[in-house]
Amino acid sequence: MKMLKDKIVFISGASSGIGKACAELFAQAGAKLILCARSVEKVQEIGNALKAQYQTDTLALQLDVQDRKAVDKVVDDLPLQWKKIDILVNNAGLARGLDKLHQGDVADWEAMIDTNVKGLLYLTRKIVPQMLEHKLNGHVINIGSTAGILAYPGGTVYCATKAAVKFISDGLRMDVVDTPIRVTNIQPGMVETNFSVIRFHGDQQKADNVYDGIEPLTADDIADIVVYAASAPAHVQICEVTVTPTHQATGGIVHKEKK
Ligand code: 8X3
Repeated sequence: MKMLKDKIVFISGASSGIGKACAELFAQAGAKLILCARSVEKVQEIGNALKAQYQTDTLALQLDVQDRKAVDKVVDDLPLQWKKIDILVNNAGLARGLDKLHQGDVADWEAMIDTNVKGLLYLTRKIVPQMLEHKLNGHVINIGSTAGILAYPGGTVYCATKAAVKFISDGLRMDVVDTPIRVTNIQPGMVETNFSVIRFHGDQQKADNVYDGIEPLTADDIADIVVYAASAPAHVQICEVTVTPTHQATGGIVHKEKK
């Protein structure tokens, strides 16, 4: 973990779930954190707690990655000591709805496409040139999904956005192959966070049913892999990691214990 001491890590969607867990593990490893989320109060609170616990610097910023101008402004306005971002964790993302495509809600699709695909692109487009300009051993870590490998019923648009994350990761890796920048795509299966609550528009019962009878992954399980990839030696690029609970084979093939 010595590799991560004083590195500057930018995490989108850092107010909960995988983003928050990554913040904690990076702080533990001595990295400095730029924590972004739509709710600045939440990232402020997380940042202050990590600062107190691990004596590391944190900067909390309000950001909705769907807003391209806001992405540009947040990065342009970074204080001088925060400008050299070593690691970008493109974590902000969501699933909305589990409807058949022909019955789906267009607003749900737009939220997923604008956050999972366009938001990730905006941040990457803005930050990678700066990594190059500052001659950093930069690292872009995208949070993809097993949904990006194989579609499942009702997940069409969500799966398509995560397939886009896979191909953006693969394409970017080719585009920066002649630079020190590394690109990693982490593809988790079922992780119990507020993911399903958001998918089902706040219906806790429906969300709980998703994880009933199976031990899902936790946000910490994923953060462990993110930090592992980030702390590999500079000549080692972890391109892709697919990780599922033991009783999940693909998005749609899950073994549940009957109660
Ligand atoms: C989340 C994985 O299987 O719940 O990205 O769609 S799944």
